[in-house]
Amino acid sequence: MTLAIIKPDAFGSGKAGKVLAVLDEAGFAIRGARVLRLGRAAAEAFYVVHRERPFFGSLVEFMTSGPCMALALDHERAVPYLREVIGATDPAEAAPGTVRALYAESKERNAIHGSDSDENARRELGFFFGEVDLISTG
Ligand code: FUP
Repeated sequence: MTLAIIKPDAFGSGKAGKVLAVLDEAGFAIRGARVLRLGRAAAEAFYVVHRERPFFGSLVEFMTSGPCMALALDHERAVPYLREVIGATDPAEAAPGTVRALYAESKERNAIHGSDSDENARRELGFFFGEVDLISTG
């Protein structure tokens, strides 16, 4: 299981359905979904690994700018496969057909987040979902 976030740029411009269609077409199963608006403290905590980076303030500003949609996604290779399906951080470098190539505006306003390791997926899923919120695979 891995975590995706349809970010405020994509959610706010009505692209959530299109992004969900790409994820569905790719074969992910949705185990949990939440629409929420991150507060500053939550966004800072979510991106704590980037706190020393020059783009941190701007990233937090963007991620708190409007609602987003957190998704718990299942697939047998959930973490690496979601990274393939979302594409490179910068949409100019993202492979054709990836979510970011299709819908991202820029390296910062890049439409979607995907966990980058199993350890981070566990942490990030726990950030948005309790055990009771996730549909089991059974
Ligand atoms: P990714 O794993 O592809 O989401 O990218 P990173 O973990 O490297 O970066 C996390 C987020 O920081 C990106 F989604 C967008 C933002 N970012 C910038 O705004 N500028 C940069 O130069 C790098 C990342």
